[in-house]
Amino acid sequence: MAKRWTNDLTAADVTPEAVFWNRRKLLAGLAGAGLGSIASGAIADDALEPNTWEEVTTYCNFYEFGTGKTDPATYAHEMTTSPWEVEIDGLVDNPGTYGFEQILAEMTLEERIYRFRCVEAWSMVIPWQGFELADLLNLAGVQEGAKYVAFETLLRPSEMPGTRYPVLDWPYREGLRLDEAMHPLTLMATGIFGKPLPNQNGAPLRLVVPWKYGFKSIKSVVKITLTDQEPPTSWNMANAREYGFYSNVNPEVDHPRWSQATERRIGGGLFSRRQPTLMFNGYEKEVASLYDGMDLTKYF
Ligand SMILES: Nc1nc2c(c(=O)[nH]1)N[C@H]1C(S)=C(S)[C@@H](COP(=O)(O)O)O[C@H]1N2
Ligand SMILES: [Mo]
Repeated sequence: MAKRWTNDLTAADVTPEAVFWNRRKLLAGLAGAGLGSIASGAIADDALEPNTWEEVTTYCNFYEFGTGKTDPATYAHEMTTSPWEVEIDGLVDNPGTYGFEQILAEMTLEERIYRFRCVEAWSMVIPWQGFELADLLNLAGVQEGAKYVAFETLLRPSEMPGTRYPVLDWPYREGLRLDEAMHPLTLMATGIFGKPLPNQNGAPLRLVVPWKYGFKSIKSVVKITLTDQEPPTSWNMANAREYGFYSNVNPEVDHPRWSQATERRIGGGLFSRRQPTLMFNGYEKEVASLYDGMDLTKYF
């Protein structure tokens, strides 16, 4: 089992006033993660000052509710998130339908303050709560021969006005290589700022892969499939030339229509300058070895 990744910032640094949802489990998770250890993700010029609740919950991409940045905050409240079930199938020992509460009961929640970089060249810093995807996959029992993990978002047109239009091939689908999925940085988030995930951010649980462009971090997950084939993914199906399967943040590989060398930090204010984008979004030390020997311009 890989060593757990730890933050140097704690939940208390972000929202001292926050009333933590399921505080007991969260604290247990923090203790288990070994507080006070050196932050592997932090760099000198980036104090990981989190964005505000307002910014994170009103400037969103969730095309099932429309393509405008404020559409998710406007319409996603219509999505029913309880009860919620996640089907886990494919190459697993324990396939089946897992209730959200049932999953939570088995998982240890942790606080993770991550950089978040959208492929559109804006970014935020978000304090998540969640559990490592690896823990859930281990619960399901990954079988020999599994090489990839495929994910699907809920598709319920009656509650998701954006899905009445063929903007993407619904349901929204994403995928990871198994080693990426099992990496300790890869999170299934259940909350932000110590509160349950708002619907517009992907309630009740969504993937967070901090070294990849934001569209890999699929929201409101209802299905997880272990497979031996690279799974089809929504943005790659829509435009393979612009959106690769890997989509690792890489300032040296531009999007065909814009540069990826810099980014605009949301909430930076009137005088904010664009800041340089970091290789693997600043998580190079943790994840670069996953891609040893790979041509990252070919597998972009
Ligand atoms: N199901 C689904 N997941 C999604 C998206 C989406 O449209 N539908 N948008 C992606 C994109 S492009 C980004 S940048 C992030 C945005 O997450 P946030 O709104 O919580 O910041 O969600 C990703 N996950
Ligand atoms: Mo994005």
